[in-house]
Order: sequence, then C-alpha cells, then structure tokens
Amino acid sequence: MSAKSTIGLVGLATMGANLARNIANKGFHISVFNRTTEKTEKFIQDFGKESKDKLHGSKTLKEFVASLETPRKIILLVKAGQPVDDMITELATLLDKNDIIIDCGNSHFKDTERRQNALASQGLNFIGCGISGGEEGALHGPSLMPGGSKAAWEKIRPIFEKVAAKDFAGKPCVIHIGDLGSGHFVKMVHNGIEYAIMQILAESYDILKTIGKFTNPELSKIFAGYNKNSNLKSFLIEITTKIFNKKEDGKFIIDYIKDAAGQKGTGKWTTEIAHDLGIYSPTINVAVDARIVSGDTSGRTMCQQFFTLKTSKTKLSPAAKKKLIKQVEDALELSTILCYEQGLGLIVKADREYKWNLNYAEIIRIWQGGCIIRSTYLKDLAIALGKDQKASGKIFTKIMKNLGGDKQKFWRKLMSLSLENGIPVPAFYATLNYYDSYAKARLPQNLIQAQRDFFGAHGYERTDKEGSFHTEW
Ligand code: NBP
Repeated sequence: MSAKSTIGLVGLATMGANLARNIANKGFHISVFNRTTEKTEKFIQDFGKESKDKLHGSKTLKEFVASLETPRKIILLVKAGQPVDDMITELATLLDKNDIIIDCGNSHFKDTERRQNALASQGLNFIGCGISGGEEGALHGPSLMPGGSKAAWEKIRPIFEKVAAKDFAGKPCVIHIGDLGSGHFVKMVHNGIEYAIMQILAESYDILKTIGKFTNPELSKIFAGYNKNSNLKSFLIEITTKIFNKKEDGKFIIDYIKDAAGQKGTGKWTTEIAHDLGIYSPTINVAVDARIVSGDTSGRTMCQQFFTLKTSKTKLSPAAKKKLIKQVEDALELSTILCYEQGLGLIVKADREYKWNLNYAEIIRIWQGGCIIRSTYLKDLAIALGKDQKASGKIFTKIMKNLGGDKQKFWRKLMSLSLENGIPVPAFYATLNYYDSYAKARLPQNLIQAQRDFFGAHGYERTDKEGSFHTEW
C-alpha cells in the first residue's frame, strides 16, 4: 500500500471486525491490527475484496502506526479493562503529538478520564466512545457516543458521522457527548436501561406463558402486536417476536436455553454509580439482581427443596386471556417509559455533578437508530426534552396523562395476579414502586428518622418548624 490510511483500528473480534468493514464500506481506507496475527490475515482474506481493497492488515503495531495519516486516528476495540491499558501503553511509544486514540469498548468512565489525563500529559488525545448495536450495528450503523476533547472530535467527525446509524429524521446517530468520560458514562446508562427493559420483557413472557398458557408461536404474535404500539415499537420487541418462532431440529430453541443470564460490567456499574450519586433507579438495580439470582443455579436448586409456594393457579377463559394480553401491554408500555426516565435521571444528575453540560434531547436522538434500546417512543422523548417549549410541554403532558391514566390501573391488577400466582416480577414491581414513591406526598421515612433519633440521637427535621430536633424517647 502506498497511500496512507485515514484511520486505524485495533482488535478484530466481533465489534472491531464489523466496524472496520463498515468504515471501509463507507469509502475510507482503514488499517487494522490484531494481537493474534492470523486473525488479521483471515479478516483481510475474507473481507478485503468487499470494500474494493480499502482494508489494510498490519502484522506489527509499528507497521500499523506507520500506515496511518497524521494526526493518526486509532480506534481500540479490544477487551475492556487491562487490555485497553496495555494497548495504550504500547501505542503511546509509537505515536506523535496530537494523534488521537478512540476507545470504543465498554470502558468505565473513570478509567477513560484517567487515560485521557495520562495521555494529555504526553500531548496525545484520547476519546472514550460508547458504541451500541452489537455486530449488526457495528457493520451497518451503530449509535456512537464519543466524549473527550472537542477539537479531537472534529478530526474524526466526518468518518463517525458517515458510519453511524440514522435517526428518524435521517441525521447520524452520533454527537460529541461532552468532555472527559461523558461518552462512556452515557453508554453505561444506555446499557443500564437495556438491562431494565430486557428484564421487563422477560417478566412479560413469564406472565403470558405461566398464567396465559400461550404457546411460543402465540407469544410471537402477541409481541408482534405490542410492536404496533407506538410507545413500544422497538428493536428489543422485534427480536423477541423472532426468538419465539425460532426452531432448531424441529424444537423451539427458547425452550432449551438455560435460564441463567450473565451480567458484565456496565449493568453493575450503573447501579453502583446511581447509589454514589444518590439517584433512585430501582428497575436497573433489580434487573442486575434478577440476572444474579438466575445465575445462582445451585442456590436455586437447594432452596426449591425447602421453599413452598402457596399460590393460586389462575385458569383463564378465552376472554380473560385476551384481557391479560392487554394488561401486559399496558404494564410493559408504562414500565418502559419509566425505565428511560430512570436512566435520564442518572444522566442529568451526573451532568450536574461533573459539569459536562450535556444536551439531553440530542442524547435521546442518537439512541433512535442503531442501538439496542432504539424505540419509536424516543421520538416523543427527544421532543419532550427539546428547546421548543410549546412542543415539549405538549408531549410532556401527553406522557404524564398516559402514565396517570387507566393503563396504570391494569398494571396494578397485573401485579396482584402475578404475585398470587407466584411469578417473580421484580422489575415491573420496582418500576411501579418508583412511580408511587415519587407520586406519594408523604413517605413513611418519618418513622425511620424517629428510630434513628431513638437509638442514635441522630436528630430530625420537623414539618411544622425550622431547625434540627432531638427527643428523649
Ligand atoms: P472482546 O471484548 O471479546 O475482545 C477481544 C479482542 O480483544 C480481540 O481482538 C483480542 O485479541 C483483543 N485483546 C485481548 Br482479549 N487482550 C488483549 C491485549 N492484552 N492486547 C491487545 N488485544 C487484546 O471483543 P468484542 O466483543 O468485539 O468487544 C470489544 C469491546 O466492545 C469490548 O469492550 C466490549 O465490551 C465492547 N462492546 C461489545 C459489544 C458486543 O456486542 N460484543 C457491543 C458494544 C460494545 P486476540 O484476537 O489476539 O485475542
């Protein structure tokens, strides 16, 4: 290769390989490097022709760095954690002032800030960029959430805007999120919302299967019906309808998948940071817990010998089954709205704490395409958070009316029915508690304050006069 590549990418696993192909298919020359050289060779063999020779493989990091235009722009898509630090250390010795490293992995935003500060002292730019959409997104258009130096962002902007997914209006699903670790923070919250919505969908499945006795093809049709609801139409529901219909060797594969879900960094980090920032995001918390309990297979087996369920076995008439489908839709709709709300609450609090000066409407807009939590509801939500006060007020009122209407009554009834039948619905329940806790004028924590004062003389504030008080109980 004589001319130099516009950009480079390190790490050719699922995300890196697909993003590199996407970048090359959009017409940019891209050099790639992977720790295991055979993977680079196979990648070039398999996909080199696809983009008319825009992909260039390097055997060594030195050769890779030398193949790039300056200032060099290098995307990292290696395993999050120590591999990112190792790769940065190696690269930093080969790079020149003003070169840019873009970590597109799921790194913790505090690690991103540490890396930015360390590299800045060497004159290097570091951007922490969240990427969502899995392998399909990486290949055809992901949602991208870059944070860090604005000047460095301007250098990568033409490439990122071309490879990103498009929102409902055809604009690229990428913006400069803000300074420092804000891009990785927003991606982390995106994943927290993803955990919450996936748990709510799993609970809907359990209710419909256990109480409604619906078959897999019926479940697929039910979820396809939910996907016609403009507040629910989403990538996650779309794939759910496909999952229920998928057969292998004549068997529905869903019935043979072990019920133990893994949970990696981002979900747990979201709950930790929510606690650190004092933000109530119960659905995200219980979604992480629900995966933890599902994975405790030995604990579950042991408890099943001793825990007796005194539950009803509700038998539904055809009319009642129809009603159940609607009740689940209503609960799902309101819960999903409140999952986005919880994630947003966390972003707003972090923005105030870290002074990132984020644009919330734009963050919601770039989640409209490419990412896992994309949903038609995000069109309304972006308007509700936008600058047009009249339009925003109108949509906000519509959302609040929906939350406070009859669907809420059906959601409460569904919770009773689920609990009577012994179906764990932690995410549905936590979301309803979230709504109720904010809606209720007086919470019972006056008793907690009295108890704390009783045993620890912690003092309390009163509703009828100013100041701090203590009682000799
Ligand atoms: P993985 O997270 O599985 O990482 C595998 C890649 O890291 C391989 O290229 C591997 O090279 C490289 N690597 C490792 Br492991 N240790 C290394 C080291 N010390 N130095 C250099 N390279 C090293 O890949 P992925 O699933 O494509 O994810 C990449 C990043 O994107 C992760 O942070 C992930 O959390 C994030 N992400 C993933 C998804 C998804 O759907 N998979 C979605 C969004 C974000 P090798 O070939 O030599 O072993």
